[in-house]
Amino acid sequence: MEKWRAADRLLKFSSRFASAVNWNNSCKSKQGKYFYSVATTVHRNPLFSSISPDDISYFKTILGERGVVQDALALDAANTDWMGKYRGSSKLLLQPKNTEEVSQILKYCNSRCLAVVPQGGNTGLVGGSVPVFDEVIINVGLMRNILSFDKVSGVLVCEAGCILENLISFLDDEGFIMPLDLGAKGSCQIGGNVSTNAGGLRLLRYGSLHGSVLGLEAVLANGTVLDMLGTLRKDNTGYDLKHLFIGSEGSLGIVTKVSILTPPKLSSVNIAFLACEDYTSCQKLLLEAKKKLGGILSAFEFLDSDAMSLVLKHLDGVRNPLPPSIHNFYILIETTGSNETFDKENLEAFLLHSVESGLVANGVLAQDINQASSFWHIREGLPEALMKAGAVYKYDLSLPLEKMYDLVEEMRVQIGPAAKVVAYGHLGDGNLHLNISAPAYDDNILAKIEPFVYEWTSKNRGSISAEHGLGLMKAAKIHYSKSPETVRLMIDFDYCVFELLPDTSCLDDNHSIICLCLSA
Ligand code: 2HG
Ligand code: ZN
Repeated sequence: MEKWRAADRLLKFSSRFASAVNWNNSCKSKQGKYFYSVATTVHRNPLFSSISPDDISYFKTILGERGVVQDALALDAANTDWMGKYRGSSKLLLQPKNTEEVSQILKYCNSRCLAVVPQGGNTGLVGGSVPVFDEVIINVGLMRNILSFDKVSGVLVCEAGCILENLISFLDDEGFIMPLDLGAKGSCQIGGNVSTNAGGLRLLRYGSLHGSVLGLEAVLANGTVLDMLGTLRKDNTGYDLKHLFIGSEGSLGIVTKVSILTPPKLSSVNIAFLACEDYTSCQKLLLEAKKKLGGILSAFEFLDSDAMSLVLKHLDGVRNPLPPSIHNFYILIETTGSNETFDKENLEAFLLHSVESGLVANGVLAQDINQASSFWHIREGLPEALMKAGAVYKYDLSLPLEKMYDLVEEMRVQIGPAAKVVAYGHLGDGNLHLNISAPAYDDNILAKIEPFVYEWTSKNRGSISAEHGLGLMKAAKIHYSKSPETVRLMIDFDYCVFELLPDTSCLDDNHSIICLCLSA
């Protein structure tokens, strides 16, 4: 079974399950922490080679001394994920400066059976951006050029390593915005965003990256460069293969360039911070907001009382926007439009009506940019507050709206006083971020969470990954959200890609990540 994980499949997922160690135990002993999902056993495939001095010399001929990093501190950072939960033991970090270099690296690794893991800003939350064992890390952070921007069409073409926030500021100067915004914008890179199909705070208004990404360039594991970097809105010539790379988490290739459709910046942005006393009111408020605010509604985020208490306790300088007490639920509404007077009046009328009808218990409209950012800070600062609070188990779920908070309540009963269940997320997209915060990682807590959370989600026809991806955490759990037939088709597709690759010498019949998911 383990042989499938072979050389032509050297991208991150392939190397993720390669040799014979019990993941929980090995990581516990190495790091003194408990984490991940229960019973995930990972193996380092013995078919993978280990780095030799000749490999290092070869990489230096391609990348120069500076692109080949072996420094212990830099490697430690690149081996460890943002949460400090997932840690690999790679001895080599490569930093290509262009697509050709990525292609040469992959071609060489393929020929040498060296496992690799692509890395962007390393802000992922599911253990997808760091090595599991000793994979070569390929970080595309030096590929950060903006290649073109067309002001008429709004199409931006850039390299994969561009930091999201830099793209946001570039576009701001041009009078446009990115259709994607998320809390990790200061570090995450557009290539990683696309590879994980990141959702974020504006999806409600601008849709997913499957809609905004018009084209991309990717390098396959054998070094083949796939030029799919179109900038057209419409192109019906055969299969639209770029979509397979959006959200494939590096399992099919490394995204090196992206072309993305950006909307013009609108002048009037308004933000309201509201309190609701029950979850039913939150749902009704969403429906009302869609009806009354229609086209100008650009975000509808929620957090519960435990989330608010956590932010107030752990984030410096945050004040309760609706004092004196803590309410059961909070909703952040953002509108973006082009008519300042009309938009503001529209939102005010909506808020008044919501208070009068009893949906909203209290609320405040941001009076200036500082107040607006302080409201956003409460919502965007939640992952950081959780990190400061101690150990955290994260679940990123899509659920039918009416059922979403039932899970949170059931989870509280399931876990008891051992940990805090904290809920927030993109209510407008049906995306719950269920976080379980405990003083320390503990197998007993984990056993109460899983498989309960996955079974519950599956039973209610939700998705176990709304926007964070599968990563190491959930690769083996795909069957909770995808039917056997769907997974089978993924396997067949994967097989086709490998049939097309010229060098399949290291492959056997079971070469897919999906095979592993099914059999794990
Ligand atoms: C967010 O929406 C991110 O803030 C992180 O997706 C979610 O911390 C989380 O669970
Ligand atoms: Zn999110």
